Amino acid sequence: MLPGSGLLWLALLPLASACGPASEEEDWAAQPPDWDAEIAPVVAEDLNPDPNVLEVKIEARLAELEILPGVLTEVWSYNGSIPGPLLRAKKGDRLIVHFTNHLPDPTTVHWHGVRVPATMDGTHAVQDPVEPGESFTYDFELLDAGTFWYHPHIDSSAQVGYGLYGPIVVEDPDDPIDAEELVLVLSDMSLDEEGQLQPGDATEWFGDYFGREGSVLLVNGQVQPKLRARTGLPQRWRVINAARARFFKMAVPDTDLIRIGGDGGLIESPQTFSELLLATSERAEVLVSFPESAAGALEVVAQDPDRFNLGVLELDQPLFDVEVEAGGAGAARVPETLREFPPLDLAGLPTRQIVLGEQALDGVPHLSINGEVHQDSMHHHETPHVAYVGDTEVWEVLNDTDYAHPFHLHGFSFEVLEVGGRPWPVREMKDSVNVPPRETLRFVVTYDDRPGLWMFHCHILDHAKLGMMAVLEVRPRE
Ligand SMILES: [Cu+2]
Repeated sequence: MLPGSGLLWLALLPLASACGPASEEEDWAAQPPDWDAEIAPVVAEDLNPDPNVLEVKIEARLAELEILPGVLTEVWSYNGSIPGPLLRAKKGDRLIVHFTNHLPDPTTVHWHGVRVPATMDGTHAVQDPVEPGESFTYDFELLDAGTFWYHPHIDSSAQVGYGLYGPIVVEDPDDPIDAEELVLVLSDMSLDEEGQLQPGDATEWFGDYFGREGSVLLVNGQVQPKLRARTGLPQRWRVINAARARFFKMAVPDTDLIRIGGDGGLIESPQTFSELLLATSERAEVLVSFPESAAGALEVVAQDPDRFNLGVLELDQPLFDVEVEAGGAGAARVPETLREFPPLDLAGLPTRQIVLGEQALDGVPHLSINGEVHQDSMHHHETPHVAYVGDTEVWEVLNDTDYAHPFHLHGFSFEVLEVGGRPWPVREMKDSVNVPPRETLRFVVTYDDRPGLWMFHCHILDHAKLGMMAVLEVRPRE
């Protein structure tokens, strides 16, 4: 805002009557008071006085929360809330998490999209499960800015579905965007008639095969919470799809969404959409600037993303309400270039072929990667997928099934080249990409110096459970 423009608004105040600020203290150039108080996630308490260390205590435990009005639902939680507490730090900080499992089942924590050492990745390939009553300390540096999340990597389809997930924001001190920020964790939950959790394996094979979508849509653990905004004053939403199987296609009436970031921080240049599609585990940063025409009460909705390509769309479902107050001036100012990417040179790179398929196991259809049906009990040192530190490769991931599979690679973010022959519209770092049926995803990845065992799988967690998961061994160069 220009110096002096506040005076201009003060001068106009008597004319602005009904749509003016609610009190004399209210600032035209700021979001309305308590604009995010109802909707924002809980923020983790930092136990360490060092400004470059975020040290937190996280307990996985049962909690009774009011998901539906007037009903207490026993959910699985981190520190008693859904989502788990927001871990907010800055690039280069050290994160120390003292984790304790008070659940009835073993669990682990995976730091989705964060460039951790393999031993900190929280999968059963690299650590023993944290048994009930036991603890584990996760300790690593946050090397990249961006929007990430954490969730269990054992029995994850059930545990994520029960409420175990939490957001991570790593800020970049040189971030070019100046806007108030809100983290929106989108998810869903399967509740029975009494408002209690359905068992994670309800509907058995059928649920695994198609992916279980919850009966209740959640935004930061709440059903249709409320947000306040002021016209012309952009808000930066960091949106995370933490559902076990559901894709979210979010739309804001009369308002464009300017995408500025994805899974791995800022994208090269801003992109404007009327809706935002996020497959499971994908993230986006969007700038939202409500026009004058949007003043009043509006409903942000989830449109049917048509995950099964049925072509018949279900009705929009409400996600959250926005009370838009008139009065702000201007529009979102976004630099044309958000982030510089070095030129891509693909000449002579080796190509790795991956096929997402179906495979019978004991006469029952399962899901597979290159013909192998993964099971949690497998011996990971026998992985057929080997790579070497320092190498750069192109992966070609063919979806040889009739349903969409969002592909996720642990440990190493990559650049998408194309999906189904269509070039990726913008340069960005990603770790999860939806592969439509019978189409091929191509991406390029470099293995930096973090040898170890890294999982890759479909992030419809029910599909991972049914076998669409494998391990990549990244070996040190001799
Ligand atoms: Cu899948």
